[in-house]
Amino acid sequence: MRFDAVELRSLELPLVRPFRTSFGTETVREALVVRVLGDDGEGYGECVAGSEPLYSSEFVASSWLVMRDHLVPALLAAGSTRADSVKDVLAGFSGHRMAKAALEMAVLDAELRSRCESLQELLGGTGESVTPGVSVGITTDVVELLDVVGRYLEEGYQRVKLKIEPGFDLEPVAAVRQLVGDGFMLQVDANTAYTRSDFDLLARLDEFGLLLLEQPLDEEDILGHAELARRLATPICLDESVLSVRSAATAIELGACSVVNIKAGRVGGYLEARRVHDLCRGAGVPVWCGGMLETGLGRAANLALATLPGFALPGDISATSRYFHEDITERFELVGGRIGVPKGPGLGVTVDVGTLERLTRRHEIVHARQAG
Ligand code: SMG
Ligand code: MG
Repeated sequence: MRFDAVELRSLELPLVRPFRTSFGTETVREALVVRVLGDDGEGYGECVAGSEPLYSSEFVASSWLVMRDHLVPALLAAGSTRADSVKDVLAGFSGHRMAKAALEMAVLDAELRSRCESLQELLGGTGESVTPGVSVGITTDVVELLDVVGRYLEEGYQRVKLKIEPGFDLEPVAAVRQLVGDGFMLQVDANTAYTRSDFDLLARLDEFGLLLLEQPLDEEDILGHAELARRLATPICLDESVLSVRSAATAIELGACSVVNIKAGRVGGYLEARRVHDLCRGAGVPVWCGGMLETGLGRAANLALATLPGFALPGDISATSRYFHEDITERFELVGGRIGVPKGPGLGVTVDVGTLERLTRRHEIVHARQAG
């Protein structure tokens, strides 16, 4: 398809409750939504960067700038472009994977809609629904944590991930393990909050029978993770460290992880996410789908991705009600303890243009330069 213009929007979606991680607290999701306008239809994508450069170096304003001034002009100048060539078109620009992923996602949506194919079909996933998981933020105390987790259990979540940080680890994890019982799928995520001097403390997590310990150390400390993996019975899972098929292969080969969290935005798109999946599957490493507090656009795409065969563990894919009072697409609900996968063309969801307009705080359209 040939693209004439790309629309950028940043929206504000208030979260139903603040989400605190080891790197900060979010109360509003600032979502960056892109729409590509092509000669054969339009498509939507979502950039998962946060408001501030805390989880990653990318953030909404940087993604906006690099898309507007560099990535979008290159895409519009490329002439007829297929989704599977977007990566090559943008390859000259270093980094900015989340911004690149958003554009590739929008091109994928447009292309798939024009040929009436779903993202799930394109990726090679199967099945009608996935097991949801929920990521629970750091709370002021253990009493509040047990209350929050208890409510998610009542809603039907079958896997819980607890955010941890130094000072909020062994005690809350012990309390939640007691609440959910042995055998319940429980895991923790440190978002790089620990260092190599914490190995003795982290080894004590072994007694709680966790599914995995996600990203305890700095994203560049692959050897540190490998050393920790040798010390712990709990499987180490990497998130922030895995930026591509290549970094996934390195981490696996060095023994830094035995599970991988796949986020399409972090690795530069859903097509690279599939390649990471394929690599892990070949290496016998289970994967699961991470979440970035996405709107219904990203959630729809994540659901499709999570139906690939290597996604052996439930992901951070929860019902819309866990995140937002209102969303820009149809809502996702837990039905019989599962979440349905969109089956329609493209991402399989429809943007409510009125809501999109109302939640928009910033808006800009980049047009193709006229020839001559
Ligand atoms: O989308 O359910 C979700 C959030 C899942 O915990 C989650 N994501 O490190 O895995 C992670 C975090 C990153 C985002 S924190 C704003
Ligand atoms: Mg994580």
